[in-house]
Amino acid sequence: MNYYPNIEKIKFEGTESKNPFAFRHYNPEEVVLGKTMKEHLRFAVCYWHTMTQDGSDPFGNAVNKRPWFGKTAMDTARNRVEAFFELLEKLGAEYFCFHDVDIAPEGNSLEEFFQNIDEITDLIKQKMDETGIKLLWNTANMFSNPRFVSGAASTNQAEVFAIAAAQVKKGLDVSKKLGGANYVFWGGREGYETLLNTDMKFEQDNIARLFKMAVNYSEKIGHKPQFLIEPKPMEPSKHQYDFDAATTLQFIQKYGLENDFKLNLEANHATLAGHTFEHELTVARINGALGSIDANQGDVLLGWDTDEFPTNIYDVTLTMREILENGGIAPGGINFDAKVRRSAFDVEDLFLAHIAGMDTFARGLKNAAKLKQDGFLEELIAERYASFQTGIGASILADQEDLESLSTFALEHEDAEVKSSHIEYVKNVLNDYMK
Ligand code: XUL
Ligand code: CO
Repeated sequence: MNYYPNIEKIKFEGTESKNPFAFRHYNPEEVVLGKTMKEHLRFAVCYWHTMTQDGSDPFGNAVNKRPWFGKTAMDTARNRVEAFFELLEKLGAEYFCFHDVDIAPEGNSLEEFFQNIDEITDLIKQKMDETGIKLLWNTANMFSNPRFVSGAASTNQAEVFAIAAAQVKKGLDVSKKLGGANYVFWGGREGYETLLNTDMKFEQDNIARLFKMAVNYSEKIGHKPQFLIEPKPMEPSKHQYDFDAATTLQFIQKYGLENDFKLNLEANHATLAGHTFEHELTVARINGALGSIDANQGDVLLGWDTDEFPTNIYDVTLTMREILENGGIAPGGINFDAKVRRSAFDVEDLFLAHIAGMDTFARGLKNAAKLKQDGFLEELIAERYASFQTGIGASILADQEDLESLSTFALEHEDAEVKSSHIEYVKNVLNDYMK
């Protein structure tokens, strides 16, 4: 079945092209800093926003026109696999991500849910073998079902903890079956509403307990994906345990999970936490924990997770600067955790939106590469800390000073000149790179 008969494989046509169904910046085979764009960017399409989102919001009904609805939920699920892989092939996206509930209906029991997953992942595997498209990560949705109202791993109800564990086990079995590179935990309901009824330490110990079970099981079945935790500060819980990169790293380190866990960072989650995305990426990178990214953007005028496709060249350039600094993002990738706006309801918009995101990241990559090659910021930073390269600074870095020796030095040098940052000049030069 051909779900998008009017759309051919999307090709790179260059900046002069007026064809909306062409890349104007993303040229997969073009080499940038010794690697192809495709190798740098490792684009993934997500199943949830792309295949299951209907365009409804709290005030309005579904608007999205999708050709894959069938007579039963399983018919729809089967059609989606076809439609999804056709979209990925035409876009030239090499990876994909999904939650268990995105691909298969839950049915009337856990047993039926798992059978549905088995049937649909057979189809997915077939498509992966035919096309060479790979699984970047999968995850278990442990937040939508009403049973998770008070948490999944952090629940007060032991039976619910067991169901979460069963979903994670199934998720790892699926990861093995499909050769998943990473496995994600986003703790949608792992947080709390009020301390009046919450034992925070108990809940966090239990989250770590489930994570350790996941590591043990993956070792047992001989398939160890890179485990990733995705921080987010709010929505849906008032207090989310994985607030941001720093909080999540503290959790990983406290429970001794650092050998198996890294972070999956999302741009709009960073801004909700009151951080720039590059702040979050840097916190992860300098701690050796930058695993993968969920690419999207929020709206400065709206205070929630709008999950827009990334089109802001400035922000994406700074994102790519961090990814280059990290030496790349593999085995992670750039997953578009983004949805078309409600007014963009045609199926063609799914292509246009991904083309926009892919072109923006290609521009960001080229801008960041040029910035790195020119060394403008590197020189600026080296110069800014230059006082630590000689004299007393070098002696501090060599751990040859203490409070007494520095006190003696300070009494003789208190009139040292403090330098201006000239930061407006820096930003003016940076603008020259935003192409
Ligand atoms: C929620 C979110 C999730 C995770 C996977 O804001 O980003 O879709 O990426 O559960
Ligand atoms: Co996400």
